[in-house]
Amino acid sequence: MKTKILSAVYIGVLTVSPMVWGMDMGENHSDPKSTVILTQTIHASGTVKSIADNHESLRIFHNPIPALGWSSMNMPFEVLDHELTDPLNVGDKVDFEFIQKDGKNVIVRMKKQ
Ligand SMILES: [Cu+2]
Repeated sequence: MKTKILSAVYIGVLTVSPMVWGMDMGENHSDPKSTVILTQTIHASGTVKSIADNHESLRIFHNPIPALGWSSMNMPFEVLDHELTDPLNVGDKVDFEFIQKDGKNVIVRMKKQ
């Protein structure tokens, strides 16, 4: 089992790919309280539903995330580094941590369960 840990410094230089799946706004959680959390990572788990061809985003059916008041749902996430998604296949159960940045949910750590 390989756990990928990337430094907080790297997060600071994150640039958002124009090919994001998060463009379909109807699937985002719209609770304004969720924007409060900016620097802290949020823990979650779920099942991989699809992975973008460029491996820079994926869709996960995540379990409830009490920290944000989110119920379970299928939604898009971006990843900080495509190496996070390289070892994954559709159907894998994963634990992950993400940050909320510029309205996007960006996974910074992820591993198979
Ligand atoms: Cu969700």
